[in-house]
Amino acid sequence: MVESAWRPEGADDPEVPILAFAERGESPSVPGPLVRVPVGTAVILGLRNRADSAIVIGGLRPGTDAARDTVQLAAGATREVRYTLGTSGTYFYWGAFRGTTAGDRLWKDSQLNGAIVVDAPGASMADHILVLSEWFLPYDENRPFEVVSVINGKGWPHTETISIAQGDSTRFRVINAMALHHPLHLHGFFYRIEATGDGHSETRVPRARQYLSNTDLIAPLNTVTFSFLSSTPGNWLFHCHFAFHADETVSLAGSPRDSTEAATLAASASAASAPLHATTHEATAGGSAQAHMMRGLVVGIKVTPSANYVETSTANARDMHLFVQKQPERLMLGAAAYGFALQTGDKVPARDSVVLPGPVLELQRGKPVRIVVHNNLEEPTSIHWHGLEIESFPDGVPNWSGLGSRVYSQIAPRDSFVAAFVPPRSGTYPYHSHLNDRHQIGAGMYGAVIVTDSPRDLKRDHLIVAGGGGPALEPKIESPFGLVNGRRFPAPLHLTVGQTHRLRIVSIHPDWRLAFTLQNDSTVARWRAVAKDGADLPTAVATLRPAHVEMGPGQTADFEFTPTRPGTWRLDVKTVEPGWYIPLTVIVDPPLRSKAAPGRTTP
Ligand SMILES: [Cu+2]
Repeated sequence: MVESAWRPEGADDPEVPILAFAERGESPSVPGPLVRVPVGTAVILGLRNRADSAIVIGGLRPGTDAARDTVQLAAGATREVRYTLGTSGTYFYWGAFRGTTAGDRLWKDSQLNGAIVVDAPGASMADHILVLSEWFLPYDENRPFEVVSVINGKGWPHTETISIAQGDSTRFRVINAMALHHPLHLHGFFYRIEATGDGHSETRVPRARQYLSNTDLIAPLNTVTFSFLSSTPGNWLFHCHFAFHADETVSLAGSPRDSTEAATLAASASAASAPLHATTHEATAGGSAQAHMMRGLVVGIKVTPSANYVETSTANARDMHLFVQKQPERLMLGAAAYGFALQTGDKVPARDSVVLPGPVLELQRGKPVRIVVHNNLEEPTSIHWHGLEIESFPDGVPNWSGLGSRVYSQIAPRDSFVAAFVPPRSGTYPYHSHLNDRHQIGAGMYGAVIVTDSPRDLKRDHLIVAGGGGPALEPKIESPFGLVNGRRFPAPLHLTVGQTHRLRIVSIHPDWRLAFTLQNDSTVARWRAVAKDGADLPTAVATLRPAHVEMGPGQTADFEFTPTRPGTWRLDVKTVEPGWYIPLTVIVDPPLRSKAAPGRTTP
């Protein structure tokens, strides 16, 4: 451990003081040196604390009792640790000021993290280790707090870009060295969680229980190992779906600490609109990544096309016209709603109308669609079709989505963009803004895409969308406003006794983890989980269970519920951390009497 200085973003961005791990003879690094060995390797680690503070190091001996696996090192002290890494998996070690733990770290000791990967014999899939960490300087009366969040020591757009060949399987080992949850979203592909752990021990998920996911929560100081098949070429992202973990909230660029000329330029560049490419929506490859204001916990993935790659044809597509608009004084405290309206027939929606949540986009599996997105805002926007396994170009990440030299750019005011694609999988998905997300999604730019094989029976197939109800009151604090089905007091759902109903739940508030519980005053109902993020669950996990689920932004889940008697339930929608609560009344009606029923008399 050494005292060091660290530049978590670009070469011109601010440098901050940290303690760092360094291998003897090498420069300090964030994260610390990787320990990667075959299972059964005996390890001798010499530790030396060259910092001015006493340090505790934890996590060096995976498999031992976590509470006892700590090494204390006074300033200047040395220690030797010998042990055998006996169980394969992904683990991590950490350092903290003595007397604290990994979860207590704020700034100077926050980057004392390193990965330990123990390989099973014959393990062969290419993998990437991603260590998430945060440097957080608390506020005092003179200044606001400062925070920067990074993956492998860098924040977007300075994170590494992962290159993969189309058709290859890739494994990500994600280490969350932060005391925060993150909804981890992979664009373009579903991933399969193979193992989860707490840094000290790991639980493997048997193959039959591995479900498909594109957004899943990683708990504080936990690890997750997943793999995915990069079936479609182009530029994709892997990022935290909390808007304020992937925007300027978690960046020091342009902060008061940043006194460079570059900071002033960057601040003005991100405030102004990026160059327009009004007719083609094709930005230049490698164009300004600052224009879309993503920062922090974002990694780019470039999938190179295989020799026989042919883009999916969208010939004979159905046209839909989706308008992005603003409705003044629609939300709490008189805030304007940002949102969507869909054209039906020739009837163009009123320019100041917004449907909350966005209109349901009912798509047919395997049928091409051309969604013409008209931007009637006075600012640029961009739409992401979250979880749909489509080509990269219409995926909606400005200056990033696309392939080769054909790169998508944001939709300028008064401009439109045609998102043409073929949805390959039936299921429930969110669609939402992917530009200035915190504000645009928070103010209403979200809705559901439902892909089906046959039309839905709306008496039995219900959609619940929980999302933003107004922008945050302070830039770095969660918005206190939420909506369920576009309302603070949502209209009741009507179900029928004896019928199996499908409840499609979309969690898309940009700031909150949400808990959904179907209950009455005495009992939590039971429902069967049937799909997650749009993908059907494997039989082994499609089980009947208490009707409670927690989801981060971007997650969806489908459940089947078969009420057995008439009555009233509530689907309680509640922020997991103290925030807001909205109950949705669920009324179970008696069975419908059929007209053909014998013995029925007409008055
Ligand atoms: Cu996050």
